[in-house]
Amino acid sequence: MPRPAEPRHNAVRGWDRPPQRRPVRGRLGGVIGIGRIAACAASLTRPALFACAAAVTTGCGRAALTVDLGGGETMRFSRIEPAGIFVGVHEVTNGQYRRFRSGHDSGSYEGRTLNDDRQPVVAVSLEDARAFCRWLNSRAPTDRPGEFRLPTGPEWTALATCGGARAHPWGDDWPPTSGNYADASADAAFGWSGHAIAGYDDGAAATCAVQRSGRSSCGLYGVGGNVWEWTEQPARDGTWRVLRGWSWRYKDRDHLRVDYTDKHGAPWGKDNNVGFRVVFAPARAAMPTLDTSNPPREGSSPIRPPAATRPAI
Ligand SMILES: [Ca+2]
Repeated sequence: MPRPAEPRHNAVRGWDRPPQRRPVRGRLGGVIGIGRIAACAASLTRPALFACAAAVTTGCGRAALTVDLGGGETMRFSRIEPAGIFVGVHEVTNGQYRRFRSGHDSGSYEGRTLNDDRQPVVAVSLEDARAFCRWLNSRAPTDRPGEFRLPTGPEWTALATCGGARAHPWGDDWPPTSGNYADASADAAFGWSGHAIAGYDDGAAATCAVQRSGRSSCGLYGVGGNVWEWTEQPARDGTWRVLRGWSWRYKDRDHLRVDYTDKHGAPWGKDNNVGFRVVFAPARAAMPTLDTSNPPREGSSPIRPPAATRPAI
């Protein structure tokens, strides 16, 4: 399927500059292509690489990583200084996820596909998201200065606010100025009887292509809306995790706040408005394994919006 070109204004400064040295090569044929960071990576130890990346960002523009998944699919990561890590510029797409699991199908909603290559992957559990990260790590150079994983709660907050004190990724104003939420187009398409942000129309009834999901001031797309994002922020019994970032089905102002942490998901839960974003960051302790002591009922999903905000579907 042809991939829509990203608008020129979406380009991150320094993004497309050719590497100054030959990129680090992995078993996937160039898993990690490091642009401006490569100039200092070869001669520095692991801890120093991150310090070097920060210096590059300050002096020469935003540092970036490009991960080549093969098959024409790449993932882009941008150094977000307030979070102190590299963050996936977009939520993981169906096309990217299918490089890992070729048969994945994100399905559809009321006749609208959720499964195009450039739409964010949905119907993936926490364990699925972690497995994708492990797959990335297994194919990256063994001497990489960190790991691919899901963000922690503080990391997600920092990447969403770009280090500021804003209430929402776009700022403090209401209604939103960007992002894919429950809007007029969704209300019209699905007959949600007013389940939409008043005065807001983002043009996407369901999920939209990640490059059209709203750009934050630090160059990340879809931080607000499109799909909820799995994090490693613990919830409930310690195995559940907090979902951040809201989705195309949400509209309430309080639920679209950066500090909203009341939506939780069980490790096995899947839903059509839950996906994930990957970060490249210093390694953390091994994540807990799936708790199978309380398995879900067949066909059920423990991930649900609060009753007050869930549209009549
Ligand atoms: Ca929308």
